[in-house]
Amino acid sequence: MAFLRPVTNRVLQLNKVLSPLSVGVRSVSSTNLKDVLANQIPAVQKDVVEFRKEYGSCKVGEVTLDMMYGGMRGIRGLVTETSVLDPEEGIRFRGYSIPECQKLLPRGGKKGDGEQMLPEGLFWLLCTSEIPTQEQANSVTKEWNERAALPNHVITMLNNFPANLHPMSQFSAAITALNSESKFAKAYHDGVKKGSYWEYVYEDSMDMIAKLPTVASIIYRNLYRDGTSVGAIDMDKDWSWNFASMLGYDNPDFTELMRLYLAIHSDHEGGNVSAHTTHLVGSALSDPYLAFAAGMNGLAGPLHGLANQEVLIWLTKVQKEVGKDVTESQLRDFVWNTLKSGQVVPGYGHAVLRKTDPRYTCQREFAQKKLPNDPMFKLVSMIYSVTPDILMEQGKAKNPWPNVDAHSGVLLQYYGMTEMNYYTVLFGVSRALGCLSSLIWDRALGLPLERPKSFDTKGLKKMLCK
Ligand code: CMX
Repeated sequence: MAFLRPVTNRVLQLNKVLSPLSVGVRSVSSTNLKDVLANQIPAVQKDVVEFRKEYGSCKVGEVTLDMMYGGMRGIRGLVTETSVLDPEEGIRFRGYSIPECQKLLPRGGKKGDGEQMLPEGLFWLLCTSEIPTQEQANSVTKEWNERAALPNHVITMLNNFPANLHPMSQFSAAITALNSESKFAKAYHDGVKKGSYWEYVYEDSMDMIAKLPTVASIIYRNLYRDGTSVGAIDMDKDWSWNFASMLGYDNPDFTELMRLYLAIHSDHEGGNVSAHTTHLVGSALSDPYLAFAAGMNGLAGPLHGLANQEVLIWLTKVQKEVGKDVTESQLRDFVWNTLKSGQVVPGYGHAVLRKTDPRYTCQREFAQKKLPNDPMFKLVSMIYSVTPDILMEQGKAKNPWPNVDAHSGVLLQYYGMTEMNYYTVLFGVSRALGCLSSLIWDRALGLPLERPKSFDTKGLKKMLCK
């Protein structure tokens, strides 16, 4: 099946049309992210208009009946600029793999001399497709620190949630309530022109990302630390440092883990449930808070982001039922029993990936360096060595390899964060970087209300059965 098929006989001359990534607008050397975006957007908008004018009638793929009944797997129907997922290789953020990002992006630490990339730098990359300088990443830190304060009604709301309300429900509800602060909603109400939508989405996105660690930390402390105060933001420290500190962790290795964690969970192209939901709800011009809260309700599903919680529950069950010194043969039996009881092995498989997730690999490398002898890490490693063969033998899962969620919980519990129900909230804080940078571009490119066509089975039969 040709990837890009013209409906006419006209030969495609792709090199004549620049893709948005190759528009080649070098940014002004400003350290202000909004200025850099404002400089880029007109050229990208023009490029997309020209691209669509010349190639708008070309086919990009075909839809089969199985795709329609099968969760739309493989349907080419979304434009997402921030990242692309290759089934074999894994995610590339604006063309850069995770190891490349780890090498090229500015790092944390006093003078950028830390071990892990700053999520601030990754956000800059997602927004602009450019690797930022240390100063540019630091300027994002500064803005996020300045925008972090929460309105009182959200604090009151968080403090009044019952302890049995899942942390993800609290997180999503608080994000929805933050829409009292939406600059986009106000501007829309005041009749702002469509060409300026992206600026207000940008402002809301920066505000929201700045506020999420505080929201998440209040939830954590209310549930697991007797409601102790999260303290104040340290203006001289980065986003991850402040988040770790507000949660109550001062181990520098945990802070490095947070930088890694918050960077790698950010974006996984446009079709995953949280990204797609944010994009879909945003297309109705619901403000970014409402759109992202909807995405978080999707992330809270056990087949998506809640899998990191499920993995640790499952690991704990292995230890409880089989004992701490589990052998490979016992582990094989345990995995088979999980499958035979009709459950999935959490942390394994993926809708798009067909190899070990590079997000798993970089967390494994972190563990090999920092906690090589941790019993739970050893268990995770043993699971890695037995599970793919079992899933292949069972023959159902298209991808028998581990995904991002198979590893994250083990790292968190090593540093004392044993509250597994909370893990998906961390994933959610990170996912804001991807969903919201995409949302800025959705509005910059003027993408319309999303509204695919659906059919009923009767109609499909009429269409297809002879
Ligand atoms: N354990 C057991 N069975 C699995 C499996 C796993 N880890 N992964 C897939 N399968 C099964 C599916 O349930 C499906 O079975 P049925 O035909 O009986 O319904 C069959 O294999 C085919 O599924 P698939 O096409 O390989 O996978 P999907 O694209 O439908 O689903 C995913 C992908 C991630 C939901 C699935 O692999 C899964 O449930 N994994 C465990 C949960 C998990 O780790 N989710 C996190 C994903 C990453 C993230 O979003 O955070």
